[in-house]
Amino acid sequence: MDAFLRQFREQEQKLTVERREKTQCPYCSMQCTMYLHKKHSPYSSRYQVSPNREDPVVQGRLCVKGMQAHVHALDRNRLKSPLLRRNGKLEPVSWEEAMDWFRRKVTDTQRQAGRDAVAVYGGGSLTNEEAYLLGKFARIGLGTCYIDYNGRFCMSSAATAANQAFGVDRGMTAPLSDIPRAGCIIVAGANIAECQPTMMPYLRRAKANGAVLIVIDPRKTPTAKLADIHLAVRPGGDVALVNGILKVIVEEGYTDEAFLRNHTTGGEALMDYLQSVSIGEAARESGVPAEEIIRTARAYGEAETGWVLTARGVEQHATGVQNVRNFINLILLTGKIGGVGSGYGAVTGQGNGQGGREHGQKADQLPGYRRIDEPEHRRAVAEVWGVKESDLPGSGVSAFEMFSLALERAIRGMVILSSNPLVSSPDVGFVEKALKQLDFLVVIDLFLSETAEMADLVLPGSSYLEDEGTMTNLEGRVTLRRAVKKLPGTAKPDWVILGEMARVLGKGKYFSYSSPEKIFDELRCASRGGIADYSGISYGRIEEEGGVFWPCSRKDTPGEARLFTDRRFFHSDGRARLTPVPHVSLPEPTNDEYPLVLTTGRLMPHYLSGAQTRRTPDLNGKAPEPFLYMHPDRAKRCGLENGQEAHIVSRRGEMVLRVKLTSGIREDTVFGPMHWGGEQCINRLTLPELDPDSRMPSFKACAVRVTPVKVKGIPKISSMQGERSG
Ligand SMILES: Nc1nc2c(c(=O)[nH]1)N[C@H]1C(S)=C(S)[C@@H](COP(=O)(O)OP(=O)(O)OC[C@H]3O[C@@H](n4cnc5c(=O)[nH]c(N)nc54)[C@H](O)[C@@H]3O)O[C@H]1N2
Ligand SMILES: Nc1nc2c(c(=O)[nH]1)N[C@H]1C(S)=C(S)[C@@H](COP(=O)(O)OP(=O)(O)OC[C@H]3O[C@@H](n4cnc5c(=O)[nH]c(N)nc54)[C@H](O)[C@@H]3O)O[C@H]1N2
Ligand code: SF4
Ligand SMILES: [Mo]
Repeated sequence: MDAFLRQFREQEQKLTVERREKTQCPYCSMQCTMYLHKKHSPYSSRYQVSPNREDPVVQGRLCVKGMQAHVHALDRNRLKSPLLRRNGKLEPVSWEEAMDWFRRKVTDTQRQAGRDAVAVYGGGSLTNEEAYLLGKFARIGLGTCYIDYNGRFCMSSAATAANQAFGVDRGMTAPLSDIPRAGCIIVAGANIAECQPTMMPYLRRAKANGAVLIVIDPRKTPTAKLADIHLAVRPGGDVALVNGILKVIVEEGYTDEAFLRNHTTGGEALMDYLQSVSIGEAARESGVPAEEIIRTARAYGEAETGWVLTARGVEQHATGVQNVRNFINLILLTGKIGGVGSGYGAVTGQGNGQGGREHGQKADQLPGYRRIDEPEHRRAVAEVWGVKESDLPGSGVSAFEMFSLALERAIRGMVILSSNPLVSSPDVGFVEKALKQLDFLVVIDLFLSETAEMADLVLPGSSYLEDEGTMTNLEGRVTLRRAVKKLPGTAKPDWVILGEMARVLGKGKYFSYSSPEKIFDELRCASRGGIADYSGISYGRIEEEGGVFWPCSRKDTPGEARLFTDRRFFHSDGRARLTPVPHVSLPEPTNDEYPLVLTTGRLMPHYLSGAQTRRTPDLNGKAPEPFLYMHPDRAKRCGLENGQEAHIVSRRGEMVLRVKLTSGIREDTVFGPMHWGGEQCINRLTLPELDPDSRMPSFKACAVRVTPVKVKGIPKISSMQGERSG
C-alpha cells in the first residue's frame, strides 16, 4: 500500500470516534429496535446498523428495510428549509416568513369560508405524542371538524369490526409470544413474510410445535409457501369462504356452546342464517374447492387453540368490515379467544398504525379512543385541554371524503403531515383534481414527495432518527424511541412545527410543551378512563419494562398484555357479538370489457408510497420498477410475454407496466404493487368505493383490462405531474 495512504489511514483511525445509539425502525408495525453506529473522523462520517439482541419482541432480528432505514434519513435531498410557492415555483424561505404566510392563509380562508374550511390529514408513522397533538391542533389550533389520516386506508375496517364485535380495537388480543402455542393459525389476506418479516419466526415456531398453518390469499406469497393449506381465494371471496367454513364448524359440532351461551350474543341469528348456506355455493363464490373448505374447517375446529390473523387483503374492500366480522364469527363460534394460544389479530401495518389510531387523528375521535360525539367524552377531554366542551368541533369525514369536499370547495385549505396521498389514495386522478381546487396546501414531510410537489408551503419535518416519542407496536405494546441525531438544516421536530403553527394562530398557550414527554404526560391524562387508557404508562416504565401494554391505568400494575382473559368483552354487557354476514359480489364486477380483477399490495423492499425506500439505493435496487404480476396462461390469452409492456385500463385511469409472469397467482387476478407515483402509480386505476362503516376504499379489487402495448400508437397517458392552478 502507498505509504502516504497507510499513514493517512492510521491517522484517520486514531481520530475516529465511534458512537452507538439505540433506535427503532420507522417502517412496519413490528417496531424492531437496533443500534446505529456512527464512525466519525475529521474526514468522513459512516453509519452502520447492528441488531439489538435484547429486543423483547424480535430478539435481534431485522429485515432488509430495517438494515437500510437510516439511509433515507441521512439522504442529502432531505428538506432543509421551508419552501414557499412563488410565481409557480417552490423557493426556500425562512421559518418566520413561512409561518407568517401560513397565518394569513388560514385566517383569510377561515374568515371567508368558516373554520371548517381548513382540514388536517395525518399519518400512522407519527409518534403517539404527535398523533395526539395533531388531533388537538385541528380541534383547538384551527377549530375545524375536518381531520382524518392515512390509517383510514389501512386497518380501519378491522378496527371497526373489532369494535363492533369485542367493544375494543387493539390489533392483537394477546402478545406475539402466544402464537407458537396455537394449534391452528389462519392467516387471511396477510403477507407476513414480506410485510412483517421479523414476525415469521413466531409462525415457524408454531409450525414446529405442530400447528396447522392456513393461508388465504389469491397469490401464493412467500407466506403462503409456508402454509399447510393455501386457499387461493378470489379477491372479495372471503365472506363466502368463511361461510362455508362456518357451515362445516356447525354441522360437525366444533362450536363451543358454553362460550356462546355465557359470553356472546347474536349466535342464534348466525346459526339461522347458516342453514341457508351451502358449501357448494361457498366454493363457487369464493373460488376455493369445497374439499379445501372442509379441510380448513376441520383443522381449525379440531385444534384446541387457534389464532386468526387478518390484514389488508381482507380489510381493504368496500365490504371490509363485514369480511372481518365473519372471521371473528369463526373465532367466537369456536370460543377460541381469551385463553392461552387463542386469539384474533389484525396485523397492523404502519410503524405506529396502532397508537396512531387511538388518540384523536380520526374524524370522529378524541384521545384514548373516546368519541367526539359523546357528551361525556367531550367533557373529559375539554377539561384536560382547558377549553369549554362547546368549543370542541363535532365529527368530520373520512380521508377520501375530505378530497371530495375539497373538490366541492367546502374544504379550501389542507395541512398534510406525514402522508403522501397523491400516491396512496384510491383514484389518484380524482385526488389530484381535488388538491388543485384548494386555495392552499401545506405539506410537512422529509422530502419533496409527489404530494409536497403540489403544495404551496412545504415544511421540513423530522425523521425517526431525530424525533423522540412513543410508538405502539402491533401487539399493543407501547415503546419509546429516543432521538439520536441532529436535524438537517433548519428542519424541526414535527411536534415543534405543530406548536408553532398553533402559536401563530393565537393558540400557543394550549401547545407550550418543552419535550415530547410533556405531551405524553398530557396524553396520559386525556386517555385516562378511555378504552385505550395510557394513564399508568410513563417513559421511565417503558424503558425499564421493555414496553408496556395498554390498557394500563395504574402506575403500579402491568398493562394488559392479554385481553378478555375472564372472557369478558368490552361491551357494557360483557358479551361479544356474532352476526350473519351474507356474501355480496364485488362493487365493480368483471365483464367482457374489464375481464380481470386487479388487486394491489406490497413488495418486501419498498415501503408504502415509496417516498423513503425509492430514495434508498440498496432497497430500490432490489425492485427498481413496478411490474404487473400475471398468470402465464392468462398472459398467453392476452397475447403477453414475460417482461412485455402491458396497457392496463380501469374505469378511472390507465397506465403501462411490464408484466411479470408467475404461476403463483389466480388466473382471473392480476397484482400491482403500490410503491410508485406518477405514471407508475397503481392508484390511477383503483376504486374509491367506500365501506359504509369504516369508509375504507376498495384497494384490493377493481375491474381492469390488460392488453399488449402496440409499438405504434402507445396509448397516451395524461400527465400526473403539474402544479395546482388555484
Ligand atoms: N415491505 C413492506 N412491508 C410493509 C409495508 C410496505 O409497504 N412494504 N406496509 C406496512 C403497512 S402500512 C401495512 S398496512 C401492511 C400490509 O400488510 P399486508 O396486508 O399483509 O400486505 P398487502 O400486500 O397489502 O396485502 C396482503 C395480501 O392480500 C392479498 N389479497 C388481495 N385481495 C385479497 C382478498 O380479497 N382476500 C384475501 N384473503 N387476500 C387478498 C394480496 O395478494 C396480498 O398478498 O404492511 C406493512 N409492512
Ligand atoms: N393501491 C393501494 N394503495 C394503498 C394501499 C394498498 O394496499 N394498495 N395501502 C394503503 C395503506 S395500508 C396505507 S398505510 C397508505 C399509506 O400511504 P402514505 O401515508 O401516503 O404512505 P407513506 O409513504 O408512509 O407516506 C409518508 C410520507 O411522509 C413522509 N414521512 C415519513 N415519516 C415522516 C415523519 O416522521 N415526519 C414527517 N413529517 N414526514 C414523514 C414520507 O417521506 C412520505 O412522503 O397507503 C394506502 N394505499
Ligand atoms: S420487520 Fe418491520 S420494523 Fe422490523 S426491520 Fe423490518 S420493516 Fe423494520
Ligand atoms: Mo397500512
